[in-house]
Amino acid sequence: MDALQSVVDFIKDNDDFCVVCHFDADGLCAGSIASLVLERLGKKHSFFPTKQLDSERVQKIRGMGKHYWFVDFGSGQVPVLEENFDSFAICDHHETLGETDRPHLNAHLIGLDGAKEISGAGVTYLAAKAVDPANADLSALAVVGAVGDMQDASGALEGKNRELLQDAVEAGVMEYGQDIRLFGRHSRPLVQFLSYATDPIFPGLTANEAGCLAFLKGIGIEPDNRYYVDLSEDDRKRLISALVVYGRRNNIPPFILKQLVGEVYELTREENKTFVKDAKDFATLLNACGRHDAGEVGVRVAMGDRGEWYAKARTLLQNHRRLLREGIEFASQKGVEVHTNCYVLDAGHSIQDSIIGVIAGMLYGAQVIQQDKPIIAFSFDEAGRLKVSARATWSLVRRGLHLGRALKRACEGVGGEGGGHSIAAGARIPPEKRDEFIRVFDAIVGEQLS
Ligand SMILES: [Mn+2]
Repeated sequence: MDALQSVVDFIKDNDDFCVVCHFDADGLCAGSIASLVLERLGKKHSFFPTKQLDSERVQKIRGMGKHYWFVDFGSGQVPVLEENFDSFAICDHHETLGETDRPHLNAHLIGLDGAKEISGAGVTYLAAKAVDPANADLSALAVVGAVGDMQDASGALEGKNRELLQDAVEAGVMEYGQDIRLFGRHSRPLVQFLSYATDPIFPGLTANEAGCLAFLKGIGIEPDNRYYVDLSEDDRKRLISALVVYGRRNNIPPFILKQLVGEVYELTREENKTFVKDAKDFATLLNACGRHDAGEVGVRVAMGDRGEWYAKARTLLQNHRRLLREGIEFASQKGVEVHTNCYVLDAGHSIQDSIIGVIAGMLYGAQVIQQDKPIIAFSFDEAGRLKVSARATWSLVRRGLHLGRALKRACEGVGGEGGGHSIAAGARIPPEKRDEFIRVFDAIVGEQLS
């Protein structure tokens, strides 16, 4: 029997479910699609969003239902699931490990590229639609999930995702068009909209509200508490081209600036200027829930709550923004160490390891550091290891800097592991090796830039 049909039968033939989903935006969308399918069928169900499926969490989940539906993960944990659960199904888009005779719908096993053309929410949606074509309205959540997993990175959704988008348009739940692709079109006043832009980082604008205000006034746009979506067509165009010129002057490469404009996806049934109108904003809201270990909040919002749970989600997102602001304040008060070829921010336990990298990058925007050197920032992780986040500017990359390679090499001698991209990379090292690591890294950067 094919995988899709076996998942459909699993859902229709059983009762008393526990939906287990990953806790990022895609996973929470997948979890809410699954929960809504069961709710519409009148089946008894609960849900459990979690970071990973290790044995500790598996023990916690056991007993939460008779039948388990794992979404946006599970394919990589088949042996653990088989050992612990009598009855389960999986809908996932990650690479799969091991075979199972349980219902298992995986993107890669049905000829789809799970990295680019379908998300966990998308795979779960395929099952939802096969259960009942009336579930086609849930395709909007599949699009939010795909955007959350950055499957629109090329500027538009591709492959199977486009079919799901088409479903959403036909069901009347989504519209799309070309526009600027920064977080907050609908959910931030203009100045904050620009100053929270971290992808890419605009030196002098990111984390710099005064800089953003001057920039807007300089191109004849008075913010007046307006949002991006309040701007006229002309003002939008003026803002975008001014940003492109600004980016070029700061050596941000053309391929990055090109990605500033692309497809944006809006949920037609949601109100304007909310956090759930634009797919990117929606996904950001959900990610804030997961990051703060409040996956339940995310699932409730994705399932449609616009009251108490929605208010909670907004608070979580505000907390996240506050933590970023406080991190930047911490860095500007404490100051950074200036080495020959790099800056060093040692945050110790003062900044969470999950956001230290974003903050390090924002320091260029906030002009806490100059653009002449890369920065490495240290923060302790839960396990007591030292997390290293490295960030640079595009000007430095143009001169030959590659942080991923530099970190990888610097880790070799100190028993750490790391790597990444030219402009952003990460590593973990034993804490006592901090000084040695800095010395080696500094020398490598010197070589790369010479
Ligand atoms: Mn996913």
